[in-house]
Amino acid sequence: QEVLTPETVGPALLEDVRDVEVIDVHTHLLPPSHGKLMLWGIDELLTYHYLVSEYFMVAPAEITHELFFAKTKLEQSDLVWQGLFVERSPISEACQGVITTLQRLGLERQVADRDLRGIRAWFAQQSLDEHVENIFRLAKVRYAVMTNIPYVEEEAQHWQPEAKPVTSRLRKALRIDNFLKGDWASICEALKKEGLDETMDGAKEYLRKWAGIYKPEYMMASTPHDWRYPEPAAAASMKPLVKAYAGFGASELLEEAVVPVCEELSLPIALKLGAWRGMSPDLDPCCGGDGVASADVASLQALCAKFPKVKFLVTVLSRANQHELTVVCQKTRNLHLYGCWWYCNNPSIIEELTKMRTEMLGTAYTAQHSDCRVLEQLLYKWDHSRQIIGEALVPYYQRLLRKGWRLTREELRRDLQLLLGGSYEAFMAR
Ligand code: REL
Ligand code: ZN
Repeated sequence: QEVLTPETVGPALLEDVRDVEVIDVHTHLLPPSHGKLMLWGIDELLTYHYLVSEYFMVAPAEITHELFFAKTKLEQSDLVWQGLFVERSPISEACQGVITTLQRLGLERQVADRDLRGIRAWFAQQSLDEHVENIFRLAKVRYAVMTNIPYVEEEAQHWQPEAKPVTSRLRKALRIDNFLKGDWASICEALKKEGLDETMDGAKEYLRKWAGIYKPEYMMASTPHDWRYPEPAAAASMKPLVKAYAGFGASELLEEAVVPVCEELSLPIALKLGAWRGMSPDLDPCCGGDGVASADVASLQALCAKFPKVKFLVTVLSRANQHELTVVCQKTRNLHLYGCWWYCNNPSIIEELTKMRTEMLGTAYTAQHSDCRVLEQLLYKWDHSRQIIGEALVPYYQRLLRKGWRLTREELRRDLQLLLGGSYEAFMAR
């Protein structure tokens, strides 16, 4: 039994946080059986929307958005490499991510020589199924949860008529943004395609059907930036005034379709609050057009209070919402906080959030998720986060041990496991 001291706990923690097997509770990864929808390799890494957005800040004026997006993936990736890695040093988080990833794959020589061709050649040699397993093993990710969108035709076809087995490294999530958005027209389109009634019962049947196909971990939605629950009375009372209005609003769809089906199937609802969709439409072709807005955390609190039998998972995009959200999480038994999302997934903010959350929640939250879109990003997103989360936690343990608390190495590992997947599983199982 190794008992830790204020002097030994730091190095032990930094070592263990690198070793612990994590659960990645939200990604956009897909299995190899999804063909070209499964993103991997250097050209996908370089055209990740975070990098394309950055590239446009330095791109020559003649490279318009139209021109760029009309190019092939290879040409786009050449431009990003040139603009962000050759003409200047790649110091931003997304750029550093590419370098960490390549270093972890043993491509230091090619990186030092700025040898993009050599990097491409390495990726071309990989056999995909082995490569997937290799990345999960190197990243020490036990499993990752995908984002499975039933109303995106080219995705849905891969599950029809039923789900094919995929690697045990990937679990499913039923994505339902159009329900939380109250986008009845797009829901109707989906219902029509499935031969279901364009009614609330049809909508429920649709959710049941896809939950049956995916057997998901949870249903998930990212809410519109101005999402309110309950919907303001003004919005609801407008409906009869809109001529021939025959649809349902966001709150109705939530209360009468999503929640009842989740209760029936014991499925949690994972929410992502605060993305301002399409803020910069020029960047939408690469998924990079979204901004951030401060969300209404009180709406989340109201929703959790109204449906105590449903479990909710939540993350918010705005740094400004984080403190308020942490308090709500501490008071709400059916709510679990996960990860530092997107614009908050930067070292300085991860550090700050980990400290604040630890101070208020102890180990009862999930410190990170990767949100990876490209397979190999698992390497950098987890490497970076492990390091920062580890460093953020050290002072708390040192302080505790200075007070005479006896801590074994095993107990330390237990805590890290809780923060990086264990608390999520415990919440889900409760
Ligand atoms: O799941 C989401 O809604 C977001 O994470 C995505 O929309 C976003 O594009 C993602 O790539 C951010 O990291
Ligand atoms: Zn996401």
